[in-house]
Amino acid sequence: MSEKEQTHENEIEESGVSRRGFLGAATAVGAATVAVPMTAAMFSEQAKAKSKEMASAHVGPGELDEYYGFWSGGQSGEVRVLGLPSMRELMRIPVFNHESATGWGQTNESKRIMGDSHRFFNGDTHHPHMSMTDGRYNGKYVFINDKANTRVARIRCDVMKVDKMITVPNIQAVHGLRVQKVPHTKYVFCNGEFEVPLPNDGRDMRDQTKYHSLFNVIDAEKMEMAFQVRVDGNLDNVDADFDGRFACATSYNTEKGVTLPEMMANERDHAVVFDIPALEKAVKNGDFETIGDSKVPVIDGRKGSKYTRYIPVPKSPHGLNTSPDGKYFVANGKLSPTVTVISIKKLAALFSGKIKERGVVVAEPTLGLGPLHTAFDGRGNAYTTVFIDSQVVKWNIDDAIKAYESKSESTAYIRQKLDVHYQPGHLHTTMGETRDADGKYLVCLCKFSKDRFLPVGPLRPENDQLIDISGEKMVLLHDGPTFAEPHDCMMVHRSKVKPNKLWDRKDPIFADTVAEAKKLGVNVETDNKVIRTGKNSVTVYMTSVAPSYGMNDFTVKKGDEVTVVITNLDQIEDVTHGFCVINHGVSMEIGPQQTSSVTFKVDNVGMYWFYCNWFCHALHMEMRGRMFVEA
Ligand code: CUK
Ligand code: CUA
Repeated sequence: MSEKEQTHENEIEESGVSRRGFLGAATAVGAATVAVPMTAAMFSEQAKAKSKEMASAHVGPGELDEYYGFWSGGQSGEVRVLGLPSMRELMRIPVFNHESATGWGQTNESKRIMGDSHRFFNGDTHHPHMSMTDGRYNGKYVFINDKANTRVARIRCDVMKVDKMITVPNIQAVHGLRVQKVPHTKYVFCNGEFEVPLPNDGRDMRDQTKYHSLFNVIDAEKMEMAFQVRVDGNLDNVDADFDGRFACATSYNTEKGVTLPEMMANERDHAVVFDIPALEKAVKNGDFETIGDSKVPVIDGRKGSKYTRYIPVPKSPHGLNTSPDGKYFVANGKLSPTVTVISIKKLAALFSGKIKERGVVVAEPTLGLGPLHTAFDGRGNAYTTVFIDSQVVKWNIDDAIKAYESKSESTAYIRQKLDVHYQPGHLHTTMGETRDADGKYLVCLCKFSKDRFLPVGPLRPENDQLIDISGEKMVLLHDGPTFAEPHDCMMVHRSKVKPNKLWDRKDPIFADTVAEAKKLGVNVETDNKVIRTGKNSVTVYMTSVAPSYGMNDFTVKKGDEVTVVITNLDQIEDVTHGFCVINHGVSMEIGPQQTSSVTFKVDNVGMYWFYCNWFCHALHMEMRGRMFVEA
């Protein structure tokens, strides 16, 4: 299809959209499965014509990417690091999952970080977002939610490992997560999606009218709860302003339903605005309750509260995105073909009572069926995914505002509709959630890949599509298969991220392990020792330098709980060792200058090899030793 034909088709699509109006329950559910608008063959014709742009995004062997991408790994529970524009996967960071290669979830260091919840093997990550200073990425942390077990974790970007994790109390399912942008990321904001009885002690568990959701504010440095806010309805996605005052969250279940038809009954739901400094004052003044055993202050932010405002928006809104100029919150309609543009400047007047709720709405452009998320290029344009139409819609914010002011029916604010493959959820632009939005690339995370890759059985990968947005027209550059749903991602210029090449011997992640050794009179950097710490417990301290461990063998007793602590003395970039005990389910990574430890039971008398399972040297195969288990 030529570009002209494509544009024509888009015009037809645009004119059709306003007539369709709001979706009924049946249409919304059924339409998600309709045939896709463009075949792979049609696309490949279009792709050939775009080879020039594709060449500009090519990253050759040995060349480095311009951006880091942090991808959620969905049901895998992990986070992935990609390079852009190549879309090469650079690293996987285990977070809420247990991981075979690194021993995450099994090592004592990771167990300490995961806390009680290390007994769970699953996670469901959605929203990775980097800490900021003055509305710009500062390269320090990436925060990520776990919808499955109601947790939030923090990744330290200097080592690309999780260093803190908390379970959020009083709620179920942490969903939307974004950080405070200004003056800096003092707080992480996240939403309790599923409503629960408060307290959840069996009392009101079958009375859905007593269920509530909470908005959650986490101290980003301490990774402890700062406070929570009780709301009406539930909460879905969230974002913060560039002034340090407001956060705004979508709410799709104002009905407080527990079944699909109940949750979709209302034509309008809400975008809920939180006044953060006012909520901080409420905590200071003691204007809060606590729930059950939890000591976290819970402030009442239900309708009529002075700390919140409920802006009616159509219908079951999903994504909530702040424009990088700091002027607007955009709530994405999901079951309405519109997105709602909220003026952040007008929110102060709404809180002081000078204007009404809908008075802060400055535009409500009609974009297509199933708007889910919006991203920005920093040049006044917004890009919205429309799930059911399988498209990314580029639209101009100022033009949409003018159309709304003049009550014009024209959809001339739409600049382009690009077919994507297929059914997109999140999309993200390079640096697009910061003041540094540079409008270069957009990544569209498609939920289905269908015919885009070789078939691999009933379960298919998803399709992360790279789109050039630097010019007038969006151009599709690359299809990237990913396994397990990357709901969301963020892309940061490489100049902002400065990872370490070696571990720092003083790193807090293993400081407790080193301190415990010291108490036993052991220097982990020099000593190779077996220390009996109890009747049935023994700790083995050893060093490693490629290609050998500091100990050829060690002896323990049947029934012992054995802790092996290894310090990797190699100071060479990229020389990571492993420690794996045959037939004991034990494996871990020990990076250069890192100390790692693992504890396991030995129940069978005999000789067991342990070996290095990370290739480190020409004599890597020989890097092994024996564990003797005596009766
Ligand atoms: S959500 Cu998955 S497509 Cu969890 Cu941000 Cu919208
Ligand atoms: Cu050490 Cu392989």
